[in-house]
Amino acid sequence: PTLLETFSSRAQTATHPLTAYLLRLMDLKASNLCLSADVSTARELLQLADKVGPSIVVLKTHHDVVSGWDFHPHTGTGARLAQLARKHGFLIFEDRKFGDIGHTVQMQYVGGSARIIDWAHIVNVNMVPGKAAVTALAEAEAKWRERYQYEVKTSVTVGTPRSDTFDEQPEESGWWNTDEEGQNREGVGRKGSIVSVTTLTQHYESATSPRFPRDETKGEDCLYAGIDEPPIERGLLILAQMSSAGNFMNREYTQACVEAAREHRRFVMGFVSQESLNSEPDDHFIHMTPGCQLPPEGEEENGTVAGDGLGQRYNTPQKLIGLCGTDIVIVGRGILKAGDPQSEAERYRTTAWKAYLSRVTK
Ligand code: BMP
Repeated sequence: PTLLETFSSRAQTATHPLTAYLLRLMDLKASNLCLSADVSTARELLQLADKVGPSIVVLKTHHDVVSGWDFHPHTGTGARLAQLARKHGFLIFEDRKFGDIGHTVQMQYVGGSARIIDWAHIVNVNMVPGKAAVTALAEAEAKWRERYQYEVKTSVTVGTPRSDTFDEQPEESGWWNTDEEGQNREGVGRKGSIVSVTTLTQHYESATSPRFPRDETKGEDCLYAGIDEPPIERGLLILAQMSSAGNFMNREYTQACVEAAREHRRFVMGFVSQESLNSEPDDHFIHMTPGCQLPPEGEEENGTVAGDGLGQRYNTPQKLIGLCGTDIVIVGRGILKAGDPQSEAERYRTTAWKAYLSRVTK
């Protein structure tokens, strides 16, 4: 698309279903703001997401900087964030910057304590190890989705469930394989018990797992009833350019990122970059841009704001959205350090949205 095309029109042509969803959401909420929720405790993170949720379309996390992160797959921090995402209408982007060989990044994406794929709609990759990391993540996502669909659809009954709510699950409960006619299935229940897949699905639903979302978007506590649940497809952003001074991502590297994205259009939503990288007619990528701040209220804007003394460089939403043609600004400390983060987020939302409007009506 050209820089003049509106988000709602791009939603019609986007290749990735999650990108199409996000563009519709942006149009609906009049927001192209992503909050980089870099706070140090899980409590702060959840409070912040609930407060700022109405102003944003994406919430970016670094789950590994958060202390007290609860890893429970259904009631933990990821699941609760996913619940807030449905309530306010935003997507969760775990800024994990996967950067290893294919096999390792697959394990990091779907496994471990964090099980990032279960709660993060979007993740990103640092493509330094090569394009295989992208292929590997795409493969892991496809497998995960297949299993998700299988778990939702299958209904076989073997044995009885132990408990109706996850909160009542005893210490020893967790994830293990249930065995029905020799088949291995992931299950939840008392160790050694056999639980039906149907029952599991009901369990998940009652526990508002991000993998089996309850249809809360249609509930009364949802502010954005005009939009349905996001599609189950997960999305990847390729880190193609960085905001930091002296980074090693040169033109050639950025171009290799664009090529990798084109090879995986059904999985790669777009880029974390400092400018628009769409150049061919088939490029329908979305661009999210960190290194964004506004000058203090009342001060004149000239496109840049002083850095943080640790290599970070800042440009204004007007410059990034209006001139460089990116779509979503990612703002952390600009909002977090304000006396009132909620109203500061609104200031960023309106400024970034104005920059978008003036771009498309030029
Ligand atoms: P802040 O707005 O407070 O400078 O935060 C920027 C956020 O974006 C951080 O979470 C950082 O990890 C991330 N980021 C960045 O600053 N530059 C990049 O090029 C890529 C990033 O992910």
